[in-house]
Amino acid sequence: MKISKYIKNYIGGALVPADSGEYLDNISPFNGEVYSHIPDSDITDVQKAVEAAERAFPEWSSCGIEKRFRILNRLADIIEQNLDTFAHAESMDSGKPITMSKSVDIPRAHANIRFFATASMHYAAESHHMEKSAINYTMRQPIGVVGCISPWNLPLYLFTWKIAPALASGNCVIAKPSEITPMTAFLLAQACEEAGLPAGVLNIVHGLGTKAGQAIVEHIKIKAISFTGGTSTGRSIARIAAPMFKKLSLELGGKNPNIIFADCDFDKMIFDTLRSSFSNNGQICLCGSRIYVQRPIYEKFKEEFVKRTQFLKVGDPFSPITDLGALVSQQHIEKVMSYIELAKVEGGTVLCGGNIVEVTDEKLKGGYYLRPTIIEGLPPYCRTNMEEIFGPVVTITPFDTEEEALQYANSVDYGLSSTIWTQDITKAHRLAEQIQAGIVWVNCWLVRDLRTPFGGVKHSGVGREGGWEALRFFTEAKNVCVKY
Ligand code: TXE
Repeated sequence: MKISKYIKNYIGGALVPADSGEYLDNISPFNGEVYSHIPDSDITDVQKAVEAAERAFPEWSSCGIEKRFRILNRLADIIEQNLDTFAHAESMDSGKPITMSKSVDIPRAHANIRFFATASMHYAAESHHMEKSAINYTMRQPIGVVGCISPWNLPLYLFTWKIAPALASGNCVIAKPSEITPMTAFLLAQACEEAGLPAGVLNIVHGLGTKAGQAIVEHIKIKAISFTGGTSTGRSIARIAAPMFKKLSLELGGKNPNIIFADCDFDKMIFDTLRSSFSNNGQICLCGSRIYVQRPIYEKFKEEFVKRTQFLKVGDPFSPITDLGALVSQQHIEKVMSYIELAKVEGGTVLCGGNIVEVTDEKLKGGYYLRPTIIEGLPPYCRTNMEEIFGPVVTITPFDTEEEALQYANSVDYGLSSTIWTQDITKAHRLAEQIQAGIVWVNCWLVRDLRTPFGGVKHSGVGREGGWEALRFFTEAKNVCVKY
Protein backbone atom coordinates (compact mmCIF):
# COMPACT_ATOMS: atom_id res chain seq x y z
CA MET A 1 0.00 0.00 0.00
CA LYS A 2 1.52 3.29 -0.94
CA ILE A 3 0.98 6.96 -1.50
CA SER A 4 1.26 7.90 -5.14
CA LYS A 5 1.78 11.15 -6.98
CA TYR A 6 -1.13 10.17 -9.22
CA ILE A 7 -4.16 9.04 -7.27
CA LYS A 8 -6.51 6.68 -9.09
CA ASN A 9 -10.20 5.96 -9.00
CA TYR A 10 -11.23 2.53 -7.78
CA ILE A 11 -13.84 1.17 -10.17
CA GLY A 12 -14.86 -2.44 -10.68
CA GLY A 13 -11.96 -3.58 -8.48
CA ALA A 14 -9.30 -1.77 -10.54
CA LEU A 15 -7.29 1.37 -9.88
CA VAL A 16 -7.89 3.53 -12.94
CA PRO A 17 -7.47 7.16 -14.04
CA ALA A 18 -10.47 9.31 -14.91
CA ASP A 19 -11.87 8.45 -18.32
CA SER A 20 -10.95 11.95 -19.55
CA GLY A 21 -7.34 11.43 -18.41
CA GLU A 22 -7.55 14.81 -16.62
CA TYR A 23 -6.16 15.43 -13.14
CA LEU A 24 -6.66 18.08 -10.45
CA ASP A 25 -3.91 19.34 -8.18
CA ASN A 26 -3.82 18.08 -4.62
CA ILE A 27 -2.30 20.74 -2.39
CA SER A 28 -0.89 20.05 1.05
CA PRO A 29 -1.87 22.71 3.61
CA PHE A 30 1.39 21.84 5.36
CA ASN A 31 3.32 24.05 2.87
CA GLY A 32 0.78 25.08 0.22
CA GLU A 33 2.49 22.99 -2.45
CA VAL A 34 0.99 20.60 -4.98
CA TYR A 35 2.15 17.18 -3.83
CA SER A 36 -0.10 14.88 -5.84
CA HIS A 37 -2.89 14.84 -8.41
CA ILE A 38 -6.38 13.40 -8.32
CA PRO A 39 -8.59 12.18 -11.15
CA ASP A 40 -10.93 14.90 -12.39
CA SER A 41 -13.81 12.45 -12.74
CA ASP A 42 -17.14 13.17 -14.34
CA ILE A 43 -20.40 11.47 -15.28
CA THR A 44 -18.60 8.88 -17.44
CA ASP A 45 -16.59 7.61 -14.49
CA VAL A 46 -19.66 7.60 -12.26
CA GLN A 47 -21.53 5.66 -14.95
CA LYS A 48 -18.77 3.02 -15.07
CA ALA A 49 -18.80 2.81 -11.28
CA VAL A 50 -22.57 2.32 -11.24
CA GLU A 51 -22.34 -0.43 -13.85
CA ALA A 52 -19.66 -2.19 -11.80
CA ALA A 53 -21.74 -1.83 -8.64
CA GLU A 54 -24.83 -3.22 -10.34
CA ARG A 55 -22.85 -6.23 -11.53
CA ALA A 56 -21.52 -6.85 -8.01
CA PHE A 57 -24.80 -6.36 -6.16
CA PRO A 58 -26.54 -9.75 -6.67
CA GLU A 59 -23.61 -11.69 -5.23
CA TRP A 60 -22.67 -9.21 -2.44
CA SER A 61 -26.24 -8.81 -1.22
CA SER A 62 -26.85 -12.53 -1.06
CA CYS A 63 -23.46 -13.95 -0.04
CA GLY A 64 -24.45 -13.95 3.64
CA ILE A 65 -23.79 -11.57 6.49
CA GLU A 66 -20.95 -13.67 7.82
CA LYS A 67 -18.97 -13.46 4.60
CA ARG A 68 -19.38 -9.68 4.52
CA PHE A 69 -18.41 -9.55 8.19
CA ARG A 70 -15.17 -11.46 7.55
CA ILE A 71 -14.10 -9.34 4.57
CA LEU A 72 -14.87 -6.08 6.33
CA ASN A 73 -13.01 -7.16 9.42
CA ARG A 74 -10.02 -8.03 7.26
CA LEU A 75 -10.21 -4.54 5.79
CA ALA A 76 -10.26 -3.03 9.31
CA ASP A 77 -7.20 -5.09 10.24
CA ILE A 78 -5.28 -3.88 7.20
CA ILE A 79 -5.99 -0.25 8.05
CA GLU A 80 -4.87 -0.87 11.62
CA GLN A 81 -1.67 -2.59 10.48
CA ASN A 82 -0.86 0.36 8.24
CA LEU A 83 -1.55 3.06 10.82
CA ASP A 84 1.61 5.04 10.07
CA THR A 85 1.03 5.19 6.31
CA PHE A 86 -2.61 6.20 6.69
CA ALA A 87 -1.86 8.75 9.43
CA HIS A 88 0.94 10.37 7.46
CA ALA A 89 -1.30 10.70 4.40
CA GLU A 90 -4.12 12.17 6.49
CA SER A 91 -1.90 14.84 8.02
CA MET A 92 -0.28 15.67 4.71
CA ASP A 93 -3.68 16.15 3.07
CA SER A 94 -5.52 17.94 5.86
CA GLY A 95 -2.78 19.67 7.86
CA LYS A 96 -3.95 18.10 11.12
CA PRO A 97 -1.35 17.05 13.73
CA ILE A 98 0.04 13.57 13.14
CA THR A 99 -0.69 12.84 16.80
CA MET A 100 -4.38 13.35 16.05
CA SER A 101 -4.32 11.29 12.85
CA LYS A 102 -2.68 8.45 14.79
CA SER A 103 -4.84 8.60 17.88
CA VAL A 104 -8.22 9.67 16.49
CA ASP A 105 -8.75 9.63 12.73
CA ILE A 106 -7.26 6.32 11.68
CA PRO A 107 -8.21 4.31 14.79
CA ARG A 108 -11.76 5.54 14.35
CA ALA A 109 -11.73 4.51 10.68
CA HIS A 110 -11.00 0.85 11.46
CA ALA A 111 -13.31 1.01 14.48
CA ASN A 112 -16.15 2.18 12.19
CA ILE A 113 -15.65 -0.77 9.87
CA ARG A 114 -15.48 -3.30 12.70
CA PHE A 115 -18.43 -1.74 14.45
CA PHE A 116 -20.78 -1.98 11.47
CA ALA A 117 -19.49 -5.38 10.33
CA THR A 118 -20.35 -6.66 13.80
CA ALA A 119 -23.60 -4.70 14.11
CA SER A 120 -24.96 -6.25 10.92
CA MET A 121 -24.44 -9.69 12.46
CA HIS A 122 -26.80 -8.68 15.29
CA TYR A 123 -29.30 -6.72 13.27
CA ALA A 124 -32.66 -8.49 13.64
CA ALA A 125 -35.92 -7.92 11.84
CA GLU A 126 -39.13 -7.21 13.70
CA SER A 127 -42.29 -9.25 13.86
CA HIS A 128 -45.78 -8.11 14.85
CA HIS A 129 -48.28 -10.73 15.86
CA MET A 130 -52.04 -10.08 15.48
CA GLU A 131 -53.69 -12.49 17.91
CA LYS A 132 -55.52 -15.39 16.33
CA SER A 133 -55.33 -13.84 12.91
CA ALA A 134 -52.03 -13.01 11.27
CA ILE A 135 -48.33 -12.54 11.70
CA ASN A 136 -46.31 -9.72 10.17
CA TYR A 137 -42.62 -9.95 9.75
CA THR A 138 -40.46 -7.13 8.43
CA MET A 139 -37.52 -7.85 6.20
CA ARG A 140 -34.68 -5.33 6.04
CA GLN A 141 -33.23 -5.61 2.55
CA PRO A 142 -30.26 -3.77 1.06
CA ILE A 143 -31.24 -0.87 -1.16
CA GLY A 144 -28.94 -1.63 -4.11
CA VAL A 145 -26.43 0.94 -5.30
CA VAL A 146 -25.96 3.84 -2.89
CA GLY A 147 -23.86 7.01 -2.87
CA CYS A 148 -21.65 8.26 -0.02
CA ILE A 149 -20.11 11.74 -0.18
CA SER A 150 -17.79 12.90 2.57
CA PRO A 151 -15.93 16.10 3.55
CA TRP A 152 -12.34 17.06 4.30
CA ASN A 153 -12.32 17.69 8.03
CA LEU A 154 -12.18 14.06 9.18
CA PRO A 155 -11.43 12.39 5.85
CA LEU A 156 -11.10 8.64 6.41
CA TYR A 157 -13.05 8.80 9.68
CA LEU A 158 -16.20 10.11 7.95
CA PHE A 159 -15.66 8.19 4.71
CA THR A 160 -15.68 4.88 6.60
CA TRP A 161 -18.53 6.05 8.87
CA LYS A 162 -20.68 6.05 5.74
CA ILE A 163 -19.40 3.22 3.61
CA ALA A 164 -19.13 0.70 6.47
CA PRO A 165 -22.87 0.47 7.29
CA ALA A 166 -23.72 0.62 3.59
CA LEU A 167 -21.45 -2.31 2.74
CA ALA A 168 -22.19 -4.31 5.87
CA SER A 169 -25.90 -4.29 5.06
CA GLY A 170 -25.29 -5.62 1.57
CA ASN A 171 -25.30 -2.55 -0.65
CA CYS A 172 -22.77 -1.68 -3.32
CA VAL A 173 -21.35 1.78 -2.98
CA ILE A 174 -20.23 4.69 -5.13
CA ALA A 175 -18.21 6.88 -2.78
CA LYS A 176 -16.57 10.23 -3.25
CA PRO A 177 -14.09 11.65 -0.74
CA SER A 178 -13.46 15.38 -0.66
CA GLU A 179 -11.21 16.55 -3.49
CA ILE A 180 -9.27 18.45 -0.79
CA THR A 181 -8.30 15.30 1.14
CA PRO A 182 -8.35 12.32 -1.25
CA MET A 183 -5.23 10.36 -0.25
CA THR A 184 -6.51 8.08 2.52
CA ALA A 185 -9.46 7.01 0.35
CA PHE A 186 -6.91 6.02 -2.29
CA LEU A 187 -5.01 3.99 0.31
CA LEU A 188 -8.31 2.44 1.37
CA ALA A 189 -8.91 1.29 -2.21
CA GLN A 190 -5.58 -0.54 -2.09
CA ALA A 191 -6.55 -2.04 1.28
CA CYS A 192 -9.84 -3.26 -0.24
CA GLU A 193 -7.90 -5.16 -2.91
CA GLU A 194 -5.76 -6.76 -0.21
CA ALA A 195 -8.79 -7.63 1.92
CA GLY A 196 -10.44 -9.46 -0.98
CA LEU A 197 -13.44 -7.18 -1.32
CA PRO A 198 -15.15 -8.39 -4.50
CA ALA A 199 -14.79 -6.12 -7.54
CA GLY A 200 -17.45 -3.44 -7.83
CA VAL A 201 -18.72 -3.69 -4.26
CA LEU A 202 -17.04 -0.40 -3.33
CA ASN A 203 -16.21 2.10 -6.05
CA ILE A 204 -14.32 5.27 -5.20
CA VAL A 205 -14.67 8.14 -7.65
CA HIS A 206 -12.45 11.15 -7.02
CA GLY A 207 -13.05 14.67 -8.24
CA LEU A 208 -14.93 17.89 -7.79
CA GLY A 209 -18.16 18.09 -5.85
CA THR A 210 -19.93 20.01 -8.56
CA LYS A 211 -18.88 17.47 -11.20
CA ALA A 212 -18.25 13.96 -9.84
CA GLY A 213 -20.31 14.56 -6.67
CA GLN A 214 -23.24 15.98 -8.56
CA ALA A 215 -23.13 13.12 -11.07
CA ILE A 216 -23.54 10.70 -8.15
CA VAL A 217 -26.47 12.66 -6.74
CA GLU A 218 -28.15 12.88 -10.16
CA HIS A 219 -27.65 9.26 -11.20
CA ILE A 220 -30.98 7.52 -11.50
CA LYS A 221 -29.61 4.11 -10.44
CA ILE A 222 -28.19 5.42 -7.16
CA LYS A 223 -31.06 5.00 -4.75
CA ALA A 224 -29.78 6.64 -1.59
CA ILE A 225 -27.34 9.42 -0.76
CA SER A 226 -25.49 9.79 2.51
CA PHE A 227 -23.76 13.16 2.64
CA THR A 228 -21.70 15.10 5.17
CA GLY A 229 -20.60 18.63 4.36
CA GLY A 230 -21.74 22.22 4.20
CA THR A 231 -25.37 23.22 4.65
CA SER A 232 -25.63 24.96 1.28
CA THR A 233 -24.28 21.85 -0.48
CA GLY A 234 -26.80 19.75 1.46
CA ARG A 235 -29.57 22.04 0.26
CA SER A 236 -28.54 21.67 -3.38
CA ILE A 237 -28.27 17.88 -3.03
CA ALA A 238 -31.76 17.72 -1.51
CA ARG A 239 -33.11 19.83 -4.36
CA ILE A 240 -31.89 17.25 -6.88
CA ALA A 241 -32.43 14.03 -4.93
CA ALA A 242 -35.81 14.67 -3.31
CA PRO A 243 -37.87 14.80 -6.55
CA MET A 244 -36.16 11.53 -7.56
CA PHE A 245 -37.43 10.00 -4.28
CA LYS A 246 -33.96 9.01 -3.14
CA LYS A 247 -33.37 8.18 0.48
CA LEU A 248 -31.34 11.04 1.95
CA SER A 249 -29.16 11.39 5.01
CA LEU A 250 -27.66 14.86 5.36
CA GLU A 251 -25.16 15.70 8.10
CA LEU A 252 -24.54 19.41 7.72
CA GLY A 253 -23.05 22.36 9.54
CA GLY A 254 -23.17 23.43 13.14
CA LYS A 255 -22.81 26.48 15.34
CA ASN A 256 -22.80 24.73 18.64
CA PRO A 257 -23.38 26.37 22.01
CA ASN A 258 -21.23 25.58 25.02
CA ILE A 259 -23.16 26.66 28.13
CA ILE A 260 -21.06 27.00 31.25
CA PHE A 261 -22.82 27.53 34.57
CA ALA A 262 -21.11 29.02 37.63
CA ASP A 263 -21.62 25.75 39.56
CA CYS A 264 -19.58 23.62 37.11
CA ASP A 265 -16.43 21.67 37.90
CA PHE A 266 -14.14 24.42 36.66
CA ASP A 267 -11.01 22.37 36.02
CA LYS A 268 -12.77 19.69 34.03
CA MET A 269 -14.73 22.31 32.12
CA ILE A 270 -11.74 24.43 31.16
CA PHE A 271 -9.79 21.40 29.95
CA ASP A 272 -12.64 20.18 27.74
CA THR A 273 -13.60 23.65 26.56
CA LEU A 274 -10.11 24.10 25.16
CA ARG A 275 -10.57 20.82 23.27
CA SER A 276 -14.10 21.56 22.10
CA SER A 277 -12.98 24.96 20.81
CA PHE A 278 -9.76 24.14 19.01
CA SER A 279 -9.47 20.40 18.28
CA ASN A 280 -8.65 19.90 14.63
CA ASN A 281 -8.41 23.69 14.35
CA GLY A 282 -12.11 23.98 15.13
CA GLN A 283 -12.83 22.09 11.91
CA ILE A 284 -15.16 19.55 13.50
CA CYS A 285 -18.87 20.02 13.04
CA LEU A 286 -19.25 19.26 16.78
CA CYS A 287 -16.88 21.96 18.03
CA GLY A 288 -18.46 24.43 20.45
CA SER A 289 -17.97 27.82 18.85
CA ARG A 290 -20.37 29.93 20.94
CA ILE A 291 -19.33 29.87 24.57
CA TYR A 292 -21.83 31.24 27.08
CA VAL A 293 -20.49 31.67 30.60
CA GLN A 294 -22.55 32.53 33.67
CA ARG A 295 -21.54 35.93 34.96
CA PRO A 296 -20.11 35.03 38.42
CA ILE A 297 -17.29 33.02 36.79
CA TYR A 298 -17.01 34.96 33.52
CA GLU A 299 -13.84 36.90 34.38
CA LYS A 300 -12.12 33.87 35.91
CA PHE A 301 -13.05 31.79 32.86
CA LYS A 302 -11.85 34.44 30.44
CA GLU A 303 -8.48 34.80 32.10
CA GLU A 304 -7.80 31.08 32.33
CA PHE A 305 -9.16 30.27 28.86
CA VAL A 306 -7.12 32.99 27.15
CA LYS A 307 -3.98 31.96 29.07
CA ARG A 308 -4.31 28.31 28.08
CA THR A 309 -5.15 29.18 24.48
CA GLN A 310 -2.01 31.30 24.21
CA PHE A 311 0.03 28.25 25.28
CA LEU A 312 -1.25 26.13 22.39
CA LYS A 313 1.45 25.31 19.87
CA VAL A 314 0.58 26.05 16.27
CA GLY A 315 2.81 24.71 13.54
CA ASP A 316 4.36 21.64 11.98
CA PRO A 317 1.65 18.93 11.79
CA PHE A 318 4.40 16.32 11.91
CA SER A 319 5.88 17.52 15.21
CA PRO A 320 4.70 15.51 18.22
CA ILE A 321 4.30 18.68 20.30
CA THR A 322 2.00 20.52 17.90
CA ASP A 323 -1.52 21.24 19.16
CA LEU A 324 -2.89 22.93 16.04
CA GLY A 325 -1.56 22.16 12.57
CA ALA A 326 -2.54 23.91 9.35
CA LEU A 327 -6.05 24.82 8.25
CA VAL A 328 -7.18 22.76 5.33
CA SER A 329 -6.82 25.18 2.39
CA GLN A 330 -6.02 28.69 1.27
CA GLN A 331 -9.68 29.27 0.51
CA HIS A 332 -10.68 28.09 3.96
CA ILE A 333 -8.16 30.18 5.89
CA GLU A 334 -9.36 33.20 3.91
CA LYS A 335 -12.95 32.41 4.88
CA VAL A 336 -11.99 32.10 8.56
CA MET A 337 -9.96 35.33 8.45
CA SER A 338 -12.91 37.13 6.86
CA TYR A 339 -15.04 36.16 9.86
CA ILE A 340 -12.43 37.55 12.27
CA GLU A 341 -12.56 40.84 10.36
CA LEU A 342 -16.36 40.72 10.42
CA ALA A 343 -16.32 40.17 14.18
CA LYS A 344 -14.30 43.37 14.62
CA VAL A 345 -16.76 45.30 12.47
CA GLU A 346 -19.61 43.87 14.54
CA GLY A 347 -18.04 45.27 17.70
CA GLY A 348 -16.04 42.28 18.94
CA THR A 349 -12.70 42.46 20.73
CA VAL A 350 -10.08 39.88 19.82
CA LEU A 351 -8.66 38.67 23.13
CA CYS A 352 -6.00 36.45 21.58
CA GLY A 353 -5.04 35.13 18.17
CA GLY A 354 -6.76 36.60 15.15
CA ASN A 355 -3.62 36.51 13.07
CA ILE A 356 -1.91 34.27 10.55
CA VAL A 357 1.27 32.72 11.99
CA GLU A 358 4.53 33.99 10.48
CA VAL A 359 6.30 30.64 10.27
CA THR A 360 10.08 30.67 10.65
CA ASP A 361 10.55 27.04 9.67
CA GLU A 362 11.39 27.05 5.93
CA LYS A 363 9.57 23.80 5.25
CA LEU A 364 6.28 25.23 6.51
CA LYS A 365 6.42 28.39 4.40
CA GLY A 366 3.30 28.66 2.26
CA GLY A 367 1.22 26.62 4.75
CA TYR A 368 -2.03 27.81 6.30
CA TYR A 369 -1.38 28.48 9.99
CA LEU A 370 -3.64 30.58 12.17
CA ARG A 371 -3.45 31.41 15.90
CA PRO A 372 -6.47 30.15 17.88
CA THR A 373 -8.75 33.09 18.36
CA ILE A 374 -11.09 34.18 21.17
CA ILE A 375 -13.49 37.05 20.62
CA GLU A 376 -15.68 38.80 23.22
CA GLY A 377 -18.10 41.67 23.30
CA LEU A 378 -20.32 40.56 20.44
CA PRO A 379 -24.10 40.74 20.58
CA PRO A 380 -25.61 37.23 20.59
CA TYR A 381 -27.48 37.72 17.34
CA CYS A 382 -24.73 39.07 15.07
CA ARG A 383 -23.47 37.16 12.02
CA THR A 384 -20.28 36.04 13.76
CA ASN A 385 -22.46 34.35 16.37
CA MET A 386 -24.99 32.95 13.90
CA GLU A 387 -22.94 31.60 10.97
CA GLU A 388 -20.65 28.61 10.81
CA ILE A 389 -16.97 29.65 10.73
CA PHE A 390 -15.47 26.16 11.03
CA GLY A 391 -12.08 27.36 12.20
CA PRO A 392 -10.12 27.98 15.41
CA VAL A 393 -12.37 30.88 16.36
CA VAL A 394 -14.75 31.06 19.32
CA THR A 395 -16.78 33.81 20.91
CA ILE A 396 -17.38 34.20 24.63
CA THR A 397 -20.49 35.87 26.04
CA PRO A 398 -21.69 36.25 29.63
CA PHE A 399 -25.22 35.34 30.72
CA ASP A 400 -27.20 35.62 33.94
CA THR A 401 -30.09 33.15 33.92
CA GLU A 402 -30.78 29.69 32.59
CA GLU A 403 -33.58 31.09 30.40
CA GLU A 404 -31.21 33.59 28.84
CA ALA A 405 -28.63 30.89 28.08
CA LEU A 406 -31.29 28.71 26.49
CA GLN A 407 -32.54 31.56 24.38
CA TYR A 408 -29.01 32.28 23.09
CA ALA A 409 -28.36 28.59 22.47
CA ASN A 410 -31.50 28.15 20.40
CA SER A 411 -31.18 31.39 18.46
CA VAL A 412 -29.35 30.07 15.39
CA ASP A 413 -30.50 28.14 12.34
CA TYR A 414 -28.26 25.21 13.26
CA GLY A 415 -28.92 22.46 15.79
CA LEU A 416 -26.20 19.84 15.71
CA SER A 417 -24.66 19.51 19.17
CA SER A 418 -24.48 21.37 22.46
CA THR A 419 -22.54 21.16 25.70
CA ILE A 420 -23.77 21.97 29.21
CA TRP A 421 -21.49 22.37 32.23
CA THR A 422 -23.15 22.22 35.64
CA GLN A 423 -23.11 20.13 38.80
CA ASP A 424 -26.88 20.56 39.13
CA ILE A 425 -28.29 17.40 37.60
CA THR A 426 -31.87 18.69 37.50
CA LYS A 427 -30.83 21.79 35.62
CA ALA A 428 -28.82 19.68 33.19
CA HIS A 429 -31.79 17.44 32.36
CA ARG A 430 -34.15 20.41 32.13
CA LEU A 431 -31.89 22.15 29.65
CA ALA A 432 -31.09 18.99 27.69
CA GLU A 433 -34.80 18.58 27.09
CA GLN A 434 -35.28 22.10 25.75
CA ILE A 435 -32.16 22.63 23.75
CA GLN A 436 -32.60 22.44 19.97
CA ALA A 437 -29.85 20.01 19.02
CA GLY A 438 -29.49 16.38 17.99
CA ILE A 439 -26.70 15.79 20.51
CA VAL A 440 -26.31 17.10 24.06
CA TRP A 441 -23.17 16.57 26.10
CA VAL A 442 -23.35 17.19 29.84
CA ASN A 443 -20.02 17.74 31.58
CA CYS A 444 -18.08 16.29 28.67
CA TRP A 445 -17.47 16.78 24.97
CA LEU A 446 -17.10 14.38 22.05
CA VAL A 447 -17.65 11.28 24.12
CA ARG A 448 -18.88 9.02 21.33
CA ASP A 449 -20.66 5.72 21.60
CA LEU A 450 -21.08 4.46 18.04
CA ARG A 451 -24.43 2.88 18.93
CA THR A 452 -26.10 6.23 19.57
CA PRO A 453 -28.05 8.28 16.99
CA PHE A 454 -25.88 10.95 15.43
CA GLY A 455 -27.20 13.99 13.57
CA GLY A 456 -28.77 17.38 13.87
CA VAL A 457 -32.01 19.33 13.73
CA LYS A 458 -32.91 22.52 11.86
CA HIS A 459 -30.30 23.39 9.20
CA SER A 460 -27.83 20.85 10.62
CA GLY A 461 -29.39 18.10 8.61
CA VAL A 462 -31.92 15.41 8.00
CA GLY A 463 -31.79 11.87 9.36
CA ARG A 464 -29.51 10.14 11.83
CA GLU A 465 -26.37 8.08 11.48
CA GLY A 466 -24.85 5.65 13.98
CA GLY A 467 -25.90 2.27 15.33
CA TRP A 468 -29.17 0.82 14.11
CA GLU A 469 -30.11 4.18 12.56
CA ALA A 470 -27.43 3.73 9.91
CA LEU A 471 -28.42 0.14 9.20
CA ARG A 472 -32.04 1.23 8.92
CA PHE A 473 -31.05 3.97 6.49
CA PHE A 474 -29.13 1.60 4.26
CA THR A 475 -31.92 -1.00 4.12
CA GLU A 476 -35.51 -0.96 2.93
CA ALA A 477 -38.21 -2.33 5.20
CA LYS A 478 -40.57 -4.80 3.59
CA ASN A 479 -43.50 -6.04 5.66
CA VAL A 480 -44.89 -9.49 4.95
CA CYS A 481 -48.32 -10.23 6.42
CA VAL A 482 -49.38 -13.88 6.68
CA LYS A 483 -52.95 -14.68 7.67
CA TYR A 484 -53.65 -17.95 9.40
O1 TXE B 1 -17.90 21.55 1.83
P1 TXE B 1 -18.78 20.91 0.71
P2 TXE B 1 -16.69 22.58 1.65
C1 TXE B 1 -18.89 23.37 6.19
C2 TXE B 1 -17.89 24.38 6.67
C3 TXE B 1 -17.14 24.71 5.45
C4 TXE B 1 -18.25 24.69 4.43
C5 TXE B 1 -17.80 24.47 3.02
O2 TXE B 1 -18.55 25.53 7.14
O3 TXE B 1 -16.52 25.96 5.51
O4 TXE B 1 -19.05 23.62 4.82
O5 TXE B 1 -16.87 23.40 2.98
C6 TXE B 1 -18.90 17.38 -2.17
N1 TXE B 1 -23.00 17.64 -5.25
N2 TXE B 1 -18.48 22.00 6.39
O6 TXE B 1 -16.89 23.54 0.53
O7 TXE B 1 -18.63 21.68 -0.55
C7 TXE B 1 -17.46 17.80 -2.03
O8 TXE B 1 -16.72 17.41 -3.16
C8 TXE B 1 -22.45 16.58 -4.64
C9 TXE B 1 -19.13 21.31 7.44
O9 TXE B 1 -15.49 21.81 1.60
O10 TXE B 1 -20.11 20.72 1.29
C10 TXE B 1 -17.08 17.07 -0.77
O11 TXE B 1 -16.81 15.70 -1.07
N3 TXE B 1 -21.36 16.67 -3.86
C11 TXE B 1 -18.79 19.93 7.52
C12 TXE B 1 -18.35 17.17 0.09
O12 TXE B 1 -19.39 17.40 -0.84
C13 TXE B 1 -20.82 17.88 -3.67
C14 TXE B 1 -17.64 19.36 6.87
C15 TXE B 1 -18.33 18.32 1.11
O13 TXE B 1 -18.03 19.51 0.46
C16 TXE B 1 -21.35 19.02 -4.28
C17 TXE B 1 -17.12 20.15 5.78
C18 TXE B 1 -22.49 18.87 -5.09
N4 TXE B 1 -23.08 19.90 -5.68
C19 TXE B 1 -17.54 21.42 5.60
N5 TXE B 1 -20.60 20.08 -3.91
C20 TXE B 1 -19.39 19.08 8.58
N6 TXE B 1 -20.63 19.30 8.91
O14 TXE B 1 -18.75 18.19 9.09
C21 TXE B 1 -19.64 19.62 -3.10
N7 TXE B 1 -19.75 18.28 -2.95
